[in-house]
Amino acid sequence: MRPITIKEVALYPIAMPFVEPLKTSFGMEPFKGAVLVEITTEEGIKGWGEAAVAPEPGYSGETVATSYHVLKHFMAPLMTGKTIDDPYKARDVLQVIRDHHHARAGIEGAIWDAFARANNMRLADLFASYVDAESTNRAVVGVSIGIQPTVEDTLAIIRKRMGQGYQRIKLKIKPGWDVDFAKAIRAELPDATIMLDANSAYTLTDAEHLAQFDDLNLLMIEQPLRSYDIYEHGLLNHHIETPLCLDESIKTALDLRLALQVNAIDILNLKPARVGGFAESIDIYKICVEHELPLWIGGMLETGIGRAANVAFASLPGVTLPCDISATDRYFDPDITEPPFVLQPDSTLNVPNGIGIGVEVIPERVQEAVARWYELDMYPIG
Ligand code: OSB
Ligand code: MG
Repeated sequence: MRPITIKEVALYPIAMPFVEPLKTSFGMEPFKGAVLVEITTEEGIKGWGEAAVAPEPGYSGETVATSYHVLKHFMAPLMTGKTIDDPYKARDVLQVIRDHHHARAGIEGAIWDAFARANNMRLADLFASYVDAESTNRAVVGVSIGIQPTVEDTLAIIRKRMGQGYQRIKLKIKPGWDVDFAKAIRAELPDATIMLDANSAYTLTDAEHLAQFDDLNLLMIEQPLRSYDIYEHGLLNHHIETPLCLDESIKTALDLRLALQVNAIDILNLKPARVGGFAESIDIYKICVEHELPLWIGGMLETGIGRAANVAFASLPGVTLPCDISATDRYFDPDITEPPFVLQPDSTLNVPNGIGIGVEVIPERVQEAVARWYELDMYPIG
């Protein structure tokens, strides 16, 4: 493989309007925020990555401002001038900077993209080479639907999404909008493949309450308890029959080993952004395969840059359940990349044929999104 030497790292804080915002138990993001990372190699090859954060620290502690700060002052200087002969090892260089996983995933993602391009290959095939497999060339996907004012509003959106071809529906819940809500939806849609995501809104004292989902034939419940409560998810798992999926709690491969040890997990939602990038994602993927743990790839409402890399990863054969990676038109109009990801009739997205992430970044749209970030001036980054 041809090595790359990183000549320059450019950062773009962006803001974009959502086609349909996503209300969760922790709130609703006012607009899409992210920091895009563009690296240029000595040979003039570009690579793009996305620090998939939000303007506000609701899902994780990171925001556009924190990731911009850490990328600009610590991660970009650390990587500039470095020669990469194996993108899997970029993590080792970056690991001297603790935490800040979303930021790390942004710059690491740009390195993976540039390395794949320098070697004239698709990112999906590069990932596959690290797990001794072949890309399936598609990602099986579903759609995540936020908390709506009424059950009827929710049903209308579910029916629209099912009509578009989404075969797996994820519904956000929160205390006070959970058991009766899910029962009402299930009564109307007895055969739909439905799962719930609580985004850490409950505690172990809610165990019996959460057990009321048992009769609803749900695909899974995602992250009912707080993110540091891996052990308590293990205790909860004795009280509920609905398969238990972890999201926020699994930030490293070691977290996953602990969760497996204490029976805290039946299914993993792996978000490359949450675990700090693709090297860690590869390690986690291998643990899932080894333990036959059902695995799917989650989303952070990424732009086409993060989405394309996630689709590439989600095309690995060990990803066994539908992913939270929906078509471009569910998120942005337009996105900053072309062509858009389009839902196929079998509820899949195709891996693009092009090298690297396989989609083209449109510079004018990036500039517009950067201008929007500064105009909004909501959480200035200085
Ligand atoms: O909990 O999975 C989550 C989006 C932002 C933050 C957290 C989550 C989500 C989603 C949307 O559920 C997934 C997507 O379509 O990108
Ligand atoms: Mg989640």
